[in-house]
Amino acid sequence: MSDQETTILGEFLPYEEKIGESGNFIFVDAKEYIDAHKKTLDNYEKFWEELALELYWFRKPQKVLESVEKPYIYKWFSDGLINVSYLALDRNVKSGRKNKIAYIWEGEPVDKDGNPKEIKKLTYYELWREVNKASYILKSKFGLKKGDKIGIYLPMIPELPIFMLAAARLGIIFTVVFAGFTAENLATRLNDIKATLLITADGFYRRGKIIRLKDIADKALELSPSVKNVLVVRRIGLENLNMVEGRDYFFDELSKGVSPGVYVEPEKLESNETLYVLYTSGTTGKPKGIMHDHGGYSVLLHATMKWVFDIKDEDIHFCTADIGWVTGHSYIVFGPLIEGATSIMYEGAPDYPQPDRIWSIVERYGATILYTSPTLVRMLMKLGEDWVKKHDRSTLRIIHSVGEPINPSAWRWLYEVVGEKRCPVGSTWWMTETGGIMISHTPGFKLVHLKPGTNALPLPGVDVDVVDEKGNSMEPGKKGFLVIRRPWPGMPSWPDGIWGDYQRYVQVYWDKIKGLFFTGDWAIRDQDGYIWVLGRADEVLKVAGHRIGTYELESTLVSHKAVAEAAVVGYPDEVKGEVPVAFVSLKSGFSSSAELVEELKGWIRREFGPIAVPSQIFFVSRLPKTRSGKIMRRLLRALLEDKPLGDMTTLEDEAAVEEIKEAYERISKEIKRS
Ligand code: 6R9
Repeated sequence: MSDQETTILGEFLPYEEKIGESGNFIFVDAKEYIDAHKKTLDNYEKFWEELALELYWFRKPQKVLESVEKPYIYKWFSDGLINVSYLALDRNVKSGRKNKIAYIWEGEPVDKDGNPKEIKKLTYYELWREVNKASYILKSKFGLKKGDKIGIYLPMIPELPIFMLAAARLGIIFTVVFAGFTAENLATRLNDIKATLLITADGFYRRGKIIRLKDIADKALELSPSVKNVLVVRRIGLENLNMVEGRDYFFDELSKGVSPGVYVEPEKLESNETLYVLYTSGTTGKPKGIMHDHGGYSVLLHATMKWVFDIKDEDIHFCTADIGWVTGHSYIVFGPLIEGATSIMYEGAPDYPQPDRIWSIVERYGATILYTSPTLVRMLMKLGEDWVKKHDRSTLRIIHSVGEPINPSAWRWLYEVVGEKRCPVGSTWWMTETGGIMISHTPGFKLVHLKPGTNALPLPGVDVDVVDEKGNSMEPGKKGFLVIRRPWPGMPSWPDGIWGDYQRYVQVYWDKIKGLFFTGDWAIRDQDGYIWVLGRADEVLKVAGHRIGTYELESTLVSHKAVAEAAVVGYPDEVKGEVPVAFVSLKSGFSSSAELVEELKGWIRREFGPIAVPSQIFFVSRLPKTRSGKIMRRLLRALLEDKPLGDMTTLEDEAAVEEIKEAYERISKEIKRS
């Protein structure tokens, strides 16, 4: 983040000549935006109600925002009846988009000329048919109905959105688990939600290899007693799968008996009924199952697709995320489909078979909107401009990034090299909990002038602030906590916010600064009202844009037989933003060695997943702790960054100065030795 800090609060740069020239976007001053934004907050409920009524409801809501007996749980549009699968499919099929392409999908393998061997284009009608078939199988073969829970562990193939929509159609609550996660991660999530069905695939391609997904799922199933059946999509046609008789079924085989014209009536759901639960890392304990509903969530996605992406019928929307993360849920599946847009999905990795995978996709399908991440940009930047310039990008008109702060040099690369100075480039801030974008440039509403690295201003109807620990607004230029002052549609939903753990929902988000939604991020508001999110203020890492709780990683390390205690901190990394570094103390009978470092790295890779493997592991005799037993991570961070202890002493008020000094010196010697 270093070059962000140097330009932070920086001046506007003469970046928008060409964007203005092209005549597509009209820039406004921040003052004008702020005035318009204020008006949306004055008539706050009315404002969201009008947006909600732009969607199709089986029964229109009369109520907008309702409190329930549980503090901080809100119901949006509670008496409305809706179904997001209907909005995404039936509405489009009925309103002239029947033959419009919903998804363009390409697989990873290429032919001898480097072109993808498999490309599928699904129209809205075809997607609707597929979803009806999948719903029919969920309903009649597995007897699933509204309120039942299932797990979806699928790679980036069309069946992933198909099953999400099929479940939504019936009011079945689903949780998608990223296909790069390990069996343990999968089992934790299946057990928490008590899924009765798991949908998975035989395997998929990634970087030229075949990943045998069903084998991994099988390991998870040994630990997940609630799962009674497994539905397997044949992506590769792998042999030697362990198909358990009476438990496991192939989707294609079950499909054979289903009439191609089968229609499954979508459930007319109350707005607040749960659509999905998505697990995300927190500071302590197991991952939190964030709940999103049908009604409020759809309204936020509809609004953000319009304002942030300025979505039009002729657009080709390309979000490079994996659907396993919230970005993919909202901006590959539900957001674009609600708007009847065409969107791109691809299997594999962004730099395989060549570093131009992304740009070749942009060119091949004429993508107009690119939504990507700073990590991906930094990785591709290093490989040189030629890979980009080889491909026509003249169709692109809007570029945004998400997942972590974007440093100005990555921003400039997107703006100058990728977008050829024609496209507004923004950094959209939001999180799994918010359901959709909260702070962003808004080319489809009023576009404020660009500044490289900023998140810009809060969206209409969204009330965010930067405050001190008491909830008082900070002056411009002063760092504070990013909070959301009022409820918003798409927020963690009724009845518990966090699946099965309302108490934790209140503690984590509402008790830190009483009555305000605590995001866990540091931010600064500059003199023009622009917000700059700086990074996490808690013990959550963002490694290549993926959220990882230090606590989860520490638990994985401690589950290894040699490890007594472990502490994980983030260390800045040029490409990934930050990487985990671990400090480990060993049980007696074990001694530090290069082999043990490798073994522990392999342990994390297997037990947690490759994204979390620490870049370094240091062995220490004891971890530095406060008297109440909290690990002094700031001390560890200072050590890693070779910063003097000086200002550290005031930070850890619970520990005695002498103890901190002693620990600092001891550990600095120990890490130099190892
Ligand atoms: C969508 C997503 C949420 C955390 C969030 C913040 C960081 C996301 C950002 C950003 C700066 C941006 N974050 N977008 N920081 N600028 N444009 O990433 O959700 O995985 O839940 O992570 O990501 O720290 O609190 P999630």
